[in-house]
Amino acid sequence: MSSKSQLSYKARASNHPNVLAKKLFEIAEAKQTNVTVSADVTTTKELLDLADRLGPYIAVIKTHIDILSDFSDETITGLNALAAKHNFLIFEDRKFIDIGNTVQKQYHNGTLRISEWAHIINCSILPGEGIVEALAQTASASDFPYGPERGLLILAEMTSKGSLATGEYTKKSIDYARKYKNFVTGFVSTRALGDEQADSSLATEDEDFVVFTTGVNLSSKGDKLGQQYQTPQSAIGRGADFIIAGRGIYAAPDPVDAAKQYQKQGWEAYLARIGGQ
Ligand code: 5BU
Repeated sequence: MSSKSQLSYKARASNHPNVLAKKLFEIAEAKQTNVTVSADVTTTKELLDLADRLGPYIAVIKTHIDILSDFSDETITGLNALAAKHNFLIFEDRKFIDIGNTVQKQYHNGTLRISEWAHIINCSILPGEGIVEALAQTASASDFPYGPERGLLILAEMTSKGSLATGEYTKKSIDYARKYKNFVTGFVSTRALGDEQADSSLATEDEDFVVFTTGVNLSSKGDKLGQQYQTPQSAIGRGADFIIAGRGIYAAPDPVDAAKQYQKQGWEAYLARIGGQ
C-alpha cells in the first residue's frame, strides 16, 4: 500500500503537486464521498437524469460517451452544467490505446471532443511510452485552454477474468506515471501500487498517485462476461482512493438509495483506513 494511503484526503489535497489530484481530494473531503458512478446508460436523457439525481453523493461521474445513441452538444452542455452544480468531475473511460499521433486526434476535437469536457481520461500503455507523452502534450499545448484541469489515469490493471494487465505491464505503468507526473493523476487498478520492481529512481518523496478501483458491487460477485467484483471495504482496504460502481448503482431498484449506501460504506472504509484522523 502507498505510504500516503493512510493520510486523510484533506492532508493529501493540501499541497498535492498534481492539480487534478488535489481537486479530487478536495471534492471527496467537501462532499464526504469517494464514489464514482459508472453511468453506463445509452441516452443523453438517462445520463443527465442520473448525473443530476446522484450528483450530491458522488465525487466523479464516469462515462462511456461512445455508447450514447444520441450524443450531441446538449450532452456536453448538460454534463458540464451538472458537474458545476453538484461539484463532481467527469471521467471519460475511453481507454486510449494507439500510437501517439492517433490518440491525440481521438482525445482532441473529433466528434466527441473529449478534451473539452472530460476532466479525467485513461489509457493503456500497451503501445509504449509514446501514448502517455502524446496525451500529455495535447493537454499542455499553449492553445489548449483547459490544461490544468485535465488529468490521465493509467490503466495499470483490469478487473476482468484473465486480464493480461499484470507483471511487467503494471510495472511500466508505474514508471510512466512517475515520468509524466504532472499529467498522470494516478491509476485505474485493483490496489495501491507500490514500488514492486518499477524503476524506483523515478520516484519522488512527494509521490502520491490517486487509485481508482472499478468492479465494486455490494450485492454481486461478478457477471457472466468475466467481470469480477469486490466490496467497497475490500477495494478501499487494498488502497482504492475512489471506488467505481456501475450496475450496483444505476441498475438498482432505487439508484439514489444505492448511491447513498455506497457513499456511506465507502466513507466508513476510508475512515477506518486512515484510523479516524
Ligand atoms: P459495473 O456495472 O460496475 O460492472 O461497471 C464497471 C465499469 O467499469 C464499466 O464501465 C467498465 O467498462 C469499467 N471497467 C471495469 O469494469 N473494469 C476495469 O478493469 C476497467 C473499467 Br479499467
